[in-house]
Amino acid sequence: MLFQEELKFKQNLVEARIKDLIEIKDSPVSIIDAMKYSLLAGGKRIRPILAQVICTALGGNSNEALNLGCAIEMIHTYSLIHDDLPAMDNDSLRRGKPTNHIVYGEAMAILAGDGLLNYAFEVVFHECINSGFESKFITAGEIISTASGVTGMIGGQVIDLENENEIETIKISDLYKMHRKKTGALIEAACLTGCVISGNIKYYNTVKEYSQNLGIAFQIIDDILDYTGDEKKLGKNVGSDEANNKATFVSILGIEKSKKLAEEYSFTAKKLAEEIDKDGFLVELTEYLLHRDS
Ligand code: GRG
Repeated sequence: MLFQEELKFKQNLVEARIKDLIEIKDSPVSIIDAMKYSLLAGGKRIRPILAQVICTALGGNSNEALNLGCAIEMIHTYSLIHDDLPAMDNDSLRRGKPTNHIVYGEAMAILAGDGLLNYAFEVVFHECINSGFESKFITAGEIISTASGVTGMIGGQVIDLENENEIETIKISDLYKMHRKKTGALIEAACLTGCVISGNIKYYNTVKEYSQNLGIAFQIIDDILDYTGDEKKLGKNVGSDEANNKATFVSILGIEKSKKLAEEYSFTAKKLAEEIDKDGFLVELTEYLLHRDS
């Protein structure tokens, strides 16, 4: 199968499972509608795909990583809903649609984000229980919760907030720290989930290093697309970083240096991907994420 076909196949698989999981009963219809609105609006689904691909590549059963990957996608979607709020980036377009708070109002958007975050951990706990409390599922749960919290994604968002209007003074080391946490932590959690669920933990450090290089390359491209991307293809507002006076790789290093840096991190990630996945899909995925336009 060609890479693009295989990617679409994997995206469809995730899409179908997310649709099944989000059929929640015994809850007000309004909150489920708001959660579904953002969760089912598309997106590349790279986090669950990374979890599954790495699990298979290391000899595991990718089905066992699917629900956990979908839980990570729910956490990712909650972060996007909250990131778009007026109190944060105040954006009006996401995944090609008006942002959650534009459609449902701020209060419901906050609750929809909270709902997705909590539901993600219901899914994680169900996986632990359904496996008979197999330790690898509990380990994955710990990885996912730590990555989402104050030492991970939320911590990164706080560093981001505290460095608004600090473009002139922020240290490049702080920029890396912010992105390792804000964007990198969930990508790392997805990759490590795949590794842990495969049971092949001798690759743990290789997968960690891969995901950290991928996470930085991914964020640099995200920063570049915010300056040069096409709003229609991206499905989100461009120029948001500049409007919010954000410290980004582009605002500090400029476009050309940022592109070169992304290539360097992606190159390192690809070398590590070759060790993890002999079939080559992970290498192609890493390359695709470097050249993406959405
Ligand atoms: C708790 C109030 C409150 C806010 C938290 C956690 C948080 C807000 C924000 C997280 C930071 C964040 C949104 C980082 C952006 C990471 C990023 C590069 C997102 C884009 O990811 P893609 O390209 O998007 O995978 P798709 O739409 O394809 O899934």
